[in-house]
Amino acid sequence: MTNVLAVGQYSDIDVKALADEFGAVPLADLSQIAGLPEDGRAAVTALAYKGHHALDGQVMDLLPGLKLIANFGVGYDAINVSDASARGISVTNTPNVLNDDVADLAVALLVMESRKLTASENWMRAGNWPAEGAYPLARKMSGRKVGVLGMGRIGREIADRLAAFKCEIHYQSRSRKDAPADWTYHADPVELARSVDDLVIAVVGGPDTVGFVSAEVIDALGADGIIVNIARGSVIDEAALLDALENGRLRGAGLDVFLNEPDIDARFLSMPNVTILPHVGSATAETRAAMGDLQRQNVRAHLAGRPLVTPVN
Ligand code: 8YV
Repeated sequence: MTNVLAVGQYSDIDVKALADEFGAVPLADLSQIAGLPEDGRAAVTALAYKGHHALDGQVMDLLPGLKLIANFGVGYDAINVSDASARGISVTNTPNVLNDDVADLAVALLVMESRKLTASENWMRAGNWPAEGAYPLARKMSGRKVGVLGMGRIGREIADRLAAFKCEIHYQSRSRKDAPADWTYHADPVELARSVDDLVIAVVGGPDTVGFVSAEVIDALGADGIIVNIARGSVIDEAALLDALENGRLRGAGLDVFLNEPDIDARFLSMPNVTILPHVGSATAETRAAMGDLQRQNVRAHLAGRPLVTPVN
């Protein structure tokens, strides 16, 4: 019997790598754990997790010998870390290897929404150019004042890229960072939003940041602003966001993450002032390979009794 489970929608490459090295048994989702025979569940010491459904104490208790949850992803908001710690279970994630891709995507979303790139491409593909002439004017993105909410590893990569686009950088985080002297720190998210043209959200998800971008923050940004979110859907008050977008209190949004993925609020699908992507921030072959590799390094370290590579708790 295996002592490693691979739970989630893994690529064939990852399933094979986890099976070849650890004899990991693949399960499509967490609900399948309960269906394993009791002695099989008792043998499991490591769970390689890829997904966004809640992995809490109830699930952990189905695996009484569990000692490691190795998350495929930097964000581990789906995992109840205090439940894990209370049971002596270590949690690991895959930080850093995805910073470039996620930061690239954040800037792309800001450019795409400002310049109306998806809309103008769709218009051209529909054959409108010869008959209608020039596409309506979009808005400039370079040189705007942009607020980065959350100046962690990904936030920093985003800000560095935006600085190269001649943007004036403002940021909010729990503490002032060692950042270029011309970047402006704000302790308060409303104060940040009031001071900038556009907002890029790069804070971690989880219970501490639910609704962090509130109606007040959105209104402080104002009707000319664009909000980009590459973090988690839970970080924005999504009802307030939809309301502001529908009622002209926000110019647009570039969103890679939503509440209830993949069954997102259907209003997003037909809104003209959003650029939406299906949570593809880290979805390149190179980065997903690096994430899988880092996840397996953690499982390997655990099975060999060595210190974990990227521990969370
Ligand atoms: C996902 C992500 O993990 O790393 C994160 O926090 O959101 C993504 O890279 C990805 O959906 C893996 O399934």
